[in-house]
Amino acid sequence: MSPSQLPATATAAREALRTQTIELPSWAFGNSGTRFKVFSQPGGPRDPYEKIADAAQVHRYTGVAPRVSLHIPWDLVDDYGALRRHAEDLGVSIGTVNSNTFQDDDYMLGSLCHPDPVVRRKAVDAHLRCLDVMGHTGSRDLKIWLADGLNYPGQDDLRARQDRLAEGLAEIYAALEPHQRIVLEYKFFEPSFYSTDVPDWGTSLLHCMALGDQAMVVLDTGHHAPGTNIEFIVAQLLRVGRLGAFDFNSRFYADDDLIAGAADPFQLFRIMHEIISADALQPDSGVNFMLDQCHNIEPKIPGQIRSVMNVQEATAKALLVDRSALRAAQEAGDVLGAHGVLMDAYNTDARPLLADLRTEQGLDPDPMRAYAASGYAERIAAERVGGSQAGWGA
Ligand code: AOS
Ligand code: MN
Repeated sequence: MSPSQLPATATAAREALRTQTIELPSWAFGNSGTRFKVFSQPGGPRDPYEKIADAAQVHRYTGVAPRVSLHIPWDLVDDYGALRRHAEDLGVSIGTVNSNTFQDDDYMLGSLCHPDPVVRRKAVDAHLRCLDVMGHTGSRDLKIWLADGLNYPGQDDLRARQDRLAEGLAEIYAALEPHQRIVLEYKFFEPSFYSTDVPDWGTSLLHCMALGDQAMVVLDTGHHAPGTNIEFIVAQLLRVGRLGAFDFNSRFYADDDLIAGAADPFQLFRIMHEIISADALQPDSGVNFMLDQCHNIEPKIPGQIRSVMNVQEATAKALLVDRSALRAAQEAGDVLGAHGVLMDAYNTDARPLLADLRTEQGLDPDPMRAYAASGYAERIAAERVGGSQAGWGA
C-alpha cells in the first residue's frame, strides 16, 4: 500500500469497523474443560442472568459485542421476557438460540436422525421449544448443531438418517416466523468418529436448499480437517447467499474452541478478506459473526474481550487491502504483485486504527486494560457466593 492511499483506505476501514458486531456465546462465561478436568473460576456465573451480565462487560469495553447467544436447555429460565429486559438494561440483547439435543440419555444414538421415531419426535419438540423461547427473546436465528452420527460402519443406514434429518428439519422450518431463520452447523467429527450426519458445508447446504430461503449454513472455524481452505468455503457460500453465521474459534488439532485468531491469525484475515470482498460485513448482510469458544484455563471475560479484539483486528486488516491494486495485479496476471498487496495489508499494524476508533466512540483504547482496572472481576468473585456455578449442562 502506498502512503498516499493509506489515509483514504483507513478512513473507509474506520467507517466499516464502526458498524461491525460480534455475538458472544453465553456458555463461554460458564465453567468448561476437557474430558479430563473442568476447572472452576472465582466469580463464575451461576445462572443465565449472570452470564449475560458478564457478556455485557465485554460489550462495555469493546463496543462491538451487543448480542449474546443462548443454549437451550443450558440457559433455561422461567421468564424469557425478564431475561430479555435484563439484557436490555445492561445494554445488550439476546441473539441466536442454540438447540441442545446431545445431553439426554435418549440421544445416545442421535436426535433428529435417531432410528426410533419417539426420540425423533422428542428432538423436533425440543427445537419447537427453542422457537418458543425465540418468540420471547426476539431472536432471529435458531442454530442447530447435532451431535448425531455413527461410530461404526453398519451401525445405522447412512442414507435413511439423511431422510430422517430432512423430515425433522422440515417440520422445524415450517414453524419459523417469516423473519426467523434456521442456521445449520456442520462438523466433520466428534462426538461420532466414523461419520456425522451433517459433516460438511455441502451437506448443510443441500438441507438448507431443500428447506427454503430461511435456512442458512453456519461455519464453525474449528469444524474442518486440518489444512482445509476455509476461506474458499466462505467465498462459495457467500456466492450462493447461504452463509448465515460464523462460529469463530481457533483450533490446533480438533475442535479446540480456543480464542479466535490465536492459532492462525492469517486464516482469520483471509476469511475476513472474503467477507469484505463480498460486502458482507454489515449487520444487514445476513451473516452473523459469532464466537463459539470455551475458556478452560484463562479468565473468561478477558478471554472474550481478546477474542473480539482479534476478530476486529483481522477485519481491520482485511479492510486495508488495496482492492483496486489487487484487482489490477490479478488481471495482469502479476502473481507476486497480487500476493504482495494482500500481505501488505496483513502486515499492517491495525491496532492504532482500532485504538483511535475506540477513543472516538468514548471507549478506552485498550479494552483489556480498562476491564482489568474496572474491578469487576474482584467484585463478582466477592459477591457470587453460594449457589453452583454454571457449566456444561447448566
Ligand atoms: C459443537 O461442536 C458446536 O460447535 C456447537 O456450536 C455447540 O452448540 C457449541 O459448541 C456449544 O457446545
Ligand atoms: Mn459451533
